[in-house]
Amino acid sequence: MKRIVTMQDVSCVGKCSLTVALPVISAMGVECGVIPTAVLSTHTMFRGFTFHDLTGEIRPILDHWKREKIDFDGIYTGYLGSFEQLELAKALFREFGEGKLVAVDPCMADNGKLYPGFTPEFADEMRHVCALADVICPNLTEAAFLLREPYREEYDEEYVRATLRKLCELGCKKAVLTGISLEKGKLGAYALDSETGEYFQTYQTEQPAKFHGTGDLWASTFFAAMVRGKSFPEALDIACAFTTEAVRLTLADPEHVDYGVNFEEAIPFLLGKL
Ligand code: PXL
Repeated sequence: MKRIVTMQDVSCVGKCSLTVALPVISAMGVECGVIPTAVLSTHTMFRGFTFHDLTGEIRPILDHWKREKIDFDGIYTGYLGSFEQLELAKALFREFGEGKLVAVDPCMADNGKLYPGFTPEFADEMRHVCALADVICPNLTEAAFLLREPYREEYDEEYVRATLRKLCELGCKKAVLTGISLEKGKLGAYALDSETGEYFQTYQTEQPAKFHGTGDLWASTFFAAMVRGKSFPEALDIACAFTTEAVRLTLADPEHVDYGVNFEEAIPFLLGKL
């Protein structure tokens, strides 16, 4: 059985970060160790959320794991909230990532804007974390901040490919852009494997609403599929199909919550893809 570790926050309610990563990665048959970076009452799109930082726990956790000779087949970082946590992510890669699959989802922005509390300087530092990854999976907003470019609402395939090349030039081997739509009614991911020069793309029917946490759902699924030995394009397909199915199921329920998607009832669909 494969074992991975993921470093991100616990948003107690909100269906994002660890409350998505842990169930999805476990359901996919991969043991999921966690490094919780902070505890929030909800994700930061709610007003008045509480926040308790756990940065001080991280170094002792890593040191204990070293003493116990615990290791992992892969490392996946999601939402990180401070410069110190970015440094700790780099230490995690250095100390536990040798020869392992390292994935960075540079969670910090969407729809042209940084999330509350993030700055362009943070994006500049996140670039150095991305440089150490095997694979990164920003959305177009995060890519623009990583590359210090203006966010573009309108784009074409040439822009997507050029952006992927620039992302790989940061130092990662593979880059994926999520939330790509080059044709009306289709939404998916476009990716570059810089080692082979191959581009991949995968699309699903675009659903008529956007939800928070779908980036985390996508990244968790993609990463666990890769760790399980699926090929890069297979993992892209699985992540896009499952995320779309979760959004579809959410919208099919008239009583759905509006802060996250119904990934739970889409898990049988996901397992059918493995
Ligand atoms: O889904 C990304 C995410 C994770 N964690 C927290 C967030 C967000 C997005 O806003 O606020 C706390």
